[in-house]
This record gives sequence, C-alpha cells and structure tokens, in this order.
Amino acid sequence: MPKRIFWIVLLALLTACGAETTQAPPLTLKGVDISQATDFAAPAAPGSARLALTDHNDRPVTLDSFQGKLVVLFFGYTHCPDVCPTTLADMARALKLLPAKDAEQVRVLFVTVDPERDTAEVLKAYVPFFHPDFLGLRGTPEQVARAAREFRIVYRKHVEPGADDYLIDHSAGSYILDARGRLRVYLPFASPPEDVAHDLAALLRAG
Ligand SMILES: [Cu+2]
Repeated sequence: MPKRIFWIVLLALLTACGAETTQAPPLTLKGVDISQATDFAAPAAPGSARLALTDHNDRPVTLDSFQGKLVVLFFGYTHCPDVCPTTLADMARALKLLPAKDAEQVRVLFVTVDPERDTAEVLKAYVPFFHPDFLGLRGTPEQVARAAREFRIVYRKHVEPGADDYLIDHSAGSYILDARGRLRVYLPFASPPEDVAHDLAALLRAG
C-alpha cells in the first residue's frame, strides 16, 4: 500500500474510533435501531409538548408524563379489524415474556386516530382488555393530527363499497422510546413478541 494511502486509511479508522467513544455502545436489537435516525419524528409544535393528549381516564398527558419508563407507542383505532387487535395482543404477550419487575418499567400507549368514535369510555373498555397497564390516548382531531405528525404517522378514513361505516388506513408499526423519551426502535407490524421482549430488555439493561 502506498504510504500516503496507508496514512489516510489509518486516520479514517482513528476518526471513526474517536467518534464512537462519545456515544453509548450500540445495542443489538431485533427491531430497527432508529436511535440515530432523524426522519421518524418531528419536533413538537412551538409552545406544545410532544404527545399532548388525554388518557382513557380523561387525564391530560404528554410524553413527559412517562419519563423514566420505556414507552411502546402505537397509533390505531378500536374498530380496526386486524392490525390493532393483533398488535395489542402481541404487545401483551411481549410484556408477559419479561420478568414482572421489567414489565413494570414499560408503558404501552395506544393513540386513537379515530377520536370521533373512540371516546375515553370506548378506549377504557378496549385498551386495558389486552393488558391492565395499557393506556389509551385521545384528543381533539387537531391534537391527534399533531401527535401523529410528531411521529410521522399517517392515517386516512375510507369507506368500503357497500359498507355503512368507515375504516381508517393507518401506519402499522410501533415505536419504542427510552426512559428519556428518545425514539430508539421501530417495530414493523407483526414483530414477534419474543423480539419485542428482547428489545425492551436490551433497552432496560442499557439504562
Ligand atoms: Cu388498526
């Protein structure tokens, strides 16, 4: 190797090593590591906290309400025929795979994209049915739209031909946020509960 190229390569390696020491060691995850990604979340609107909604007990929340816990965040609606019940059931299974003291450190949040039909009462009857610690969140259509934008979630109402009620197409993946509210993992729809439990445990261990 010509001497000059050798030094350039060596310098590049040293620079790479130097950059790494300032960051937490990378985690081995089953989901998609989005810790460094910038395109999964948008900042909150000026003057507004992220995820400013109300829970299924009508209490106001923001993302900060869950500081100190891992958050699994999912947007959907209770009339959903398949994706939402499957996801909530999978998340409940994932929590059951964790030791109880670890499961207690996780909050699963289900944000409805259908606040018109999903009243607090409807959410309260639906969400904790899957797991008593799961929390349904809702808001005005504007608040829900803003929360969805903050996490790059898209949704759209549509009516099937001949149907008398509407369905809502919506982003089907979930996020895991760490105890400091940072987006860490993207879980595609139908991620196996074992994988979700693995990633939650890895984040808990990482602190
Ligand atoms: Cu759904």
